[in-house]
Amino acid sequence: MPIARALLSVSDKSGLLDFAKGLAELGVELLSTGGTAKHLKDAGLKVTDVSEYTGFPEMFDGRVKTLHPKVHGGLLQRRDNDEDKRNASKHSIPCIDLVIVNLYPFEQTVAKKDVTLEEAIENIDIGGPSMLRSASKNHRWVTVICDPSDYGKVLAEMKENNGDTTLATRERLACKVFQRTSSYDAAIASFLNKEQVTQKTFSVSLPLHSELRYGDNPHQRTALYGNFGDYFTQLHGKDLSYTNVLDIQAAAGLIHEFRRPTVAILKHTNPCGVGCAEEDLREAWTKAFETDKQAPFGGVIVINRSMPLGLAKIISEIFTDVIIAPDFDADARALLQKKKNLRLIQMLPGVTEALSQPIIRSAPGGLMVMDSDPRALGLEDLESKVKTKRPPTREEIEAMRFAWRVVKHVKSNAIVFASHDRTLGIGAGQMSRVDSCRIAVWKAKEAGLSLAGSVVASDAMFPFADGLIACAEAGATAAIQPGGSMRDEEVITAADERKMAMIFTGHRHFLH
Ligand code: 93A
Repeated sequence: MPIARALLSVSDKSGLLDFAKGLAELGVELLSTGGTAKHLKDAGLKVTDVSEYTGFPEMFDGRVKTLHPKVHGGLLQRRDNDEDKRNASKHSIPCIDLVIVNLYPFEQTVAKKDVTLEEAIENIDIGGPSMLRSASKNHRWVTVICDPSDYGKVLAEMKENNGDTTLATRERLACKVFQRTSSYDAAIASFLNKEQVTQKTFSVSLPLHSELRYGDNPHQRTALYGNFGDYFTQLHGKDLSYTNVLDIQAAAGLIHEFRRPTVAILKHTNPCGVGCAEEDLREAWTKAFETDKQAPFGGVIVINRSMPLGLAKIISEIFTDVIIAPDFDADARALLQKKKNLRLIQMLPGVTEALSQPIIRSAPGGLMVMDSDPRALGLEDLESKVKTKRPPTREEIEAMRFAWRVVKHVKSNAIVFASHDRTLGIGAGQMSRVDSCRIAVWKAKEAGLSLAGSVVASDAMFPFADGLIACAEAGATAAIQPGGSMRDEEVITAADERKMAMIFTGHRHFLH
């Protein structure tokens, strides 16, 4: 049956006129709410006001416009049910075959800086989602559009299909509605719950961003949901995989610790090397790369300046999976794009917002939500946090700041040897801290780097003196760690005996 009657009620009026004209040409009767009706009438279209149709004016400042049995009965009646037909005729409720609704802009309203609670509340759409839901429930007969990008497709289909849509289209559109209304409700719930990390129930509905190439392994299917595209743009290369996304997140978090021109190389979310320079990113690269020349094979490189040609030339010599930068100079991009498989990712300015969003992880039967840990803590007033007899030198303080910022981004147990602008040895993810120390020392040796006069950072307290002693014996003269072990005194004594300087930050940065 061709579509005979449509109800249009939209806040976002883009594309509406052409669509409504198309419907009118197909002989569809148009019903509409106040603002939408005016918009259509001004363009010369014949429209019936919903208030005229229901016999009720819009009331309570528009809070009640379409909440009426003549609207919902028109949408919900079953076309093949005799009892429904009798009732509809008894109460004069004709069928409505097509609904075009988009909602009050709640998300945009609450994204505004100084939004008031009252303004937010008035932007909670009640009538719109109700119509969308009624129409979707009855999609066997009713077509429903909640997204202006569907106008053209639906009109084209109606033209080809004797004024009707296909059931497959109606199903697809109904499904889209429930995704939209659930994300709309989730946005309302999250706004009203803003101050709380815990909620009685956790509900979230995020749009599909993309299917990913694969998961940890090729046999694991993966998809990415949400607004990844607001923070990162892929400029080139193969589709992203699950591990690429994890690495991109880890890389962005690490590079945001640094203001100086910085290069970090990561593998499996752990840094293999980090280097800073005063000006030249190539110098920063050399320092990062010298930490470990083997592990970066197939790794991820992140920088905090636009990618210059000089660095791109050097990087293109090694096999890299992903390069992340706030921008790429045109010549550098052209060079790197010659590599078919290399993924180039632009990190957009708003990414700090993404890094401070809560962390969500799956748990058996559900999920866990945790505050983010976006910045290295405890670095203010380090001179007052010295625990050893010998205070650190200025150079040691600078090196400790650097090492602490890096160690925060290494999987626990984490140990980082560093000078003020580069990593020298990294030990990641060991079950015992002393093993992480040993690995970091061994890696530095493998790389031909001296640890004499270096500082060492530990993401959590040294539970025993053995780890600290291993670091001292390797050449570290200063240590930065949270403190808080039952054996802190033993650890401090071991440091004093070796003339080390040690700082307790008072903050732990486990990373699991
Ligand atoms: O305030 S409402 O929740 N009450 C309603 O009955 C109602 N019906 C439609 N909001 C309602 N709408 C919404 O009005 C639609 O979802 C749409 O966003 C907007 C269109 O209003 P107008 O046509 O006056 O611009």
